[in-house]
Amino acid sequence: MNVAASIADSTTVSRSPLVGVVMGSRSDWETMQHTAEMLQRLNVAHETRVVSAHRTPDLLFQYAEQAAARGIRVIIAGAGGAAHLPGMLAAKTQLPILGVPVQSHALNGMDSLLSIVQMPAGIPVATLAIGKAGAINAALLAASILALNDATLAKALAQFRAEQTAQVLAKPEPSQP
Ligand code: RP5
Repeated sequence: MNVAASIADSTTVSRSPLVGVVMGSRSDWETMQHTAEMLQRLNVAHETRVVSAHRTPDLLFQYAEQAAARGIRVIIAGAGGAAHLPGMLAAKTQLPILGVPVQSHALNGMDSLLSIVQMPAGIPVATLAIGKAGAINAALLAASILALNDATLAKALAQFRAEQTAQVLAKPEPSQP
């Protein structure tokens, strides 16, 4: 299989992707769709892929080795259980890796969190919160990184925050529908 071609063919946004959103299993999509939705909202070109550290280790290596040359600037990796995907990606590329611990059934995501966050010194993974909050914040963090060199994106981020603030202030009474 030509991995580079298959990666390029299944790109989810027509522009060249700047953010790679990868996950260990299709079952992680329920969580990681929130990352994709936030990137879409901020108009950040991205791609989504299933890349498993354990079931498709060769694909993981190829993805990590080719990502920077394909124009990817940040990788967001979501995984659950023995969640080795973010750490192994970080071992194979210098791109920033944002890890999202997926909430597992057996241990509620504590296994995912600890296996992503406890990286040895020298190979960093920026670890987000377990589940949906982490998935959304990973997209916002990736956007913040890219916005350092993208004034339009910086403006979109500022607008998102302003809207979020306005929504909270518009309903100060918690029982109000
Ligand atoms: C991990 O194992 C995946 O990231 C997923 O969270 C977990 C369970 O995978 P499935 O058995 O649902 O495919 O590799």
